[in-house]
Amino acid sequence: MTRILIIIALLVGTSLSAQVYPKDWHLKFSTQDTTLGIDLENAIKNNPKPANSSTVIVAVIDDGIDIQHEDLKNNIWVNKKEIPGNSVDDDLNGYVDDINGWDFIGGSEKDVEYDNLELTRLLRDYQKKFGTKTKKDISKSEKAEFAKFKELEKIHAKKYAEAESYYNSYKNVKTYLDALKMELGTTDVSVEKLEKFEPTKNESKIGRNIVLSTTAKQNIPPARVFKEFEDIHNYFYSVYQYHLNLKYDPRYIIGDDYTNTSNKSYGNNEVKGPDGEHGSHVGGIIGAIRNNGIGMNGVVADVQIMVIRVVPNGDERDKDVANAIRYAVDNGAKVINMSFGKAYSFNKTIVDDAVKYAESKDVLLIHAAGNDSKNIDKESNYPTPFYADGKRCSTWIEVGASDRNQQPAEFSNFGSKTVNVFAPGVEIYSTVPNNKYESLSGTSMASPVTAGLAGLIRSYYPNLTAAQVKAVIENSSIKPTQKVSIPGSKKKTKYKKLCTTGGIINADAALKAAASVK
Ligand SMILES: [Ca+2]
Ligand SMILES: [Ca+2]
Ligand SMILES: [Ca+2]
Ligand SMILES: [Ca+2]
Repeated sequence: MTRILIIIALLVGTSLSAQVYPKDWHLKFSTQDTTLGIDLENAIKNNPKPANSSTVIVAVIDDGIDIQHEDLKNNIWVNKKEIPGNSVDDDLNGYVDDINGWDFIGGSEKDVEYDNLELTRLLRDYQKKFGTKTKKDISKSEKAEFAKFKELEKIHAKKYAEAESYYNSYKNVKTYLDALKMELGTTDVSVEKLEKFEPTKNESKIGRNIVLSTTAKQNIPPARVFKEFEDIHNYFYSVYQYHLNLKYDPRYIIGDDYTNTSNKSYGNNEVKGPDGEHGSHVGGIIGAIRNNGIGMNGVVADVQIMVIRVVPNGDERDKDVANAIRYAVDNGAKVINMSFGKAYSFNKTIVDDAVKYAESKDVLLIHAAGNDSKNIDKESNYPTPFYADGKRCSTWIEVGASDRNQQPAEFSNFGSKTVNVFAPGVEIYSTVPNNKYESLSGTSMASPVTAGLAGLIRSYYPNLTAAQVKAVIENSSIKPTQKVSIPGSKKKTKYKKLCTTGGIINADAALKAAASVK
């Protein structure tokens, strides 16, 4: 859900799309029109598919995917060992009628749509534990935990007050834009028409001024201004009503024993969920059907996308993430995309154990670095590639976002020890539910570009190990030598200081490198 934060940053800062991005820029590499993507189309031309190539399964752990989408449908994984709709777990994998994947945040009546931030859940647990105790009631052994409780309480209170104030101001903006929309009868209106339009209501007049000034400032059409403000309003509504609301806990919907972390039999088999925009977009970047004359091209052609839903509108839970990784590994995924993250961890051990399991089974994990313009060597964005003992998972690639000029995106997280590579993640055009398409920005988009490339290499060269594929992607990345802006700062640095390789992934170089691995 961090896309909204990017939009807000851009609305108050610079332009949302000062530069128009061609819809398939991330697959090109052309200095003539500066579309410095991953050079996929040349990669495929220059590197013929080997005879022993095979279909690769890529799991998308996200908020669900519209498996009926016209440009995804034929590339969705089908569990052939499972007979659909007979209420029997035919393949005995622990999940009944799991045909396209699994929804770990679904219940028997409905799915979880909203959840808290991990911050809220942690604070609620501390409140239960310490109640109204004050410092003088606390034993020596509880001192550190009590201090943590007080720290989280402070952080939460500040965020809650902020959310309330943002929510109220965007609620007003929504009132103005809704009034204008009502008078216009549509949001699909040109700037010229809107300039000439004389609203009758005062609220609509204010709305018209907001749309016209934002259109001019951001260089985006009025329809998009309506949509962005609607998204921002909805975002702050969810933050205020759900993410930070200590009284809201939706886990009852699922009906699992939440405290039993070894339990994996819960959820449902309907994988789109109530939203699915984020997951569908991610899935399309990896494997939308190539060259079929509709929509857009995914990175890898010979692919099946396994759909695993764990991300609500709010923070995903560690138990679900761990079970999702294990599901993907046990059911044949060779690459797992993880375009999610959170600032606090509830149970890092169970996630680490699942990551170790994936590592032991030769599965690649691709993770988005996050969109807070921060150095994640210093502030963690969970899940992290590092285990408790400081060792790093050998089959994990952490990905930052770059733009069409090979610059790091201004929202991207970075870290010379944690982030491995950068990949295109600005204005990426891909599939969203109901046969629609949209351009979105975020490391959430850079991660599946990389997962797509990992899938492509594993489909071309099935004998390479996950660690070899990781090395190929890293070593073949393009290393820009010019200084670039540190995200969120005016200071300049080299890419080498932003990630371990100092590189942006490149499909042509990667396939060449992969061909010569012995
Ligand atoms: Ca099953
Ligand atoms: Ca069945
Ligand atoms: Ca569901
Ligand atoms: Ca297509």
